Amino acid sequence: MQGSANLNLMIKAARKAGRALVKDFREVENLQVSSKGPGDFVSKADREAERIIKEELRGARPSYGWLGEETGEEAGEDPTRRWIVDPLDGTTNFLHGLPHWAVSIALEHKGEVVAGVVFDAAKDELYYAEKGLGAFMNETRLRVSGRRSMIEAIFATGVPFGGKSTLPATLQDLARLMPVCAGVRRFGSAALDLAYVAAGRYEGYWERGINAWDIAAGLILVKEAGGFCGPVREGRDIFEQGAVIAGNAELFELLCKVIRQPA
Ligand code: LIP
Repeated sequence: MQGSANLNLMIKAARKAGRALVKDFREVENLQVSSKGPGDFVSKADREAERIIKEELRGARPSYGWLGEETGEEAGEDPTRRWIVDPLDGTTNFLHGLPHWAVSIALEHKGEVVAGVVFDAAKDELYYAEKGLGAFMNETRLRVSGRRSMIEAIFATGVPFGGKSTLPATLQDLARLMPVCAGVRRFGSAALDLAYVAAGRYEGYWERGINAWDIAAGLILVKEAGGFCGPVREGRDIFEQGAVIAGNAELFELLCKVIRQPA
């Protein structure tokens, strides 16, 4: 796909950060870490990756706003555009030497994500999408799964750990969903979970207590691959509520029905 100048800038930044992360990943045991909450670690690699991405993106588009997992929110002169960045999604996997993590970069315009890049540097899989132009992984066009039957479908989620308050609701989701599907996966990266829905590798994904930077790029991948996304609580904004449901055309509504059941 011949992307826009902004998409090409996002891909360049994701690849540059990904190269640095692969080097660090090979020496994961040497990473300095500082704890920032139960089960959640900030690694030196995480912060350096965000510095690399910020330097590339804000160097080329200084007027755009910024929301990054490590450096927080900064307004830009252009109030309609902002970058939403998770420099290392799947941090815990990374620090445990599990090769399942990604750089996630999204561009939001007037409150809507219009471009997204998710780069799995360990497997060299670059997922990208732009509004109205389709979703791709490397040179392959992505389409969500065509499966229509729940009992043949697999889904992914993030199971809360440590002191997260969303654990009881997620356990109830699992108790309701597991008996009627072919299985649930918990791979530890929301960005890659959404990329895998877009690639048809599983039929849907949901998560409670998730940040905008984890999912912003993945949302447009799913939509541009023919899938659907929505909030866990109907009528709410996904980012505001911090809870998302995504799925293929045939099973999205059924997944919503299961997850949206009252406690
Ligand atoms: C992770 C998410 C994952 C969630 C983890 C964590 P991080 O993001 O991608 O889906 O279950 O708790 O939030 O912290 O690795 O950027």
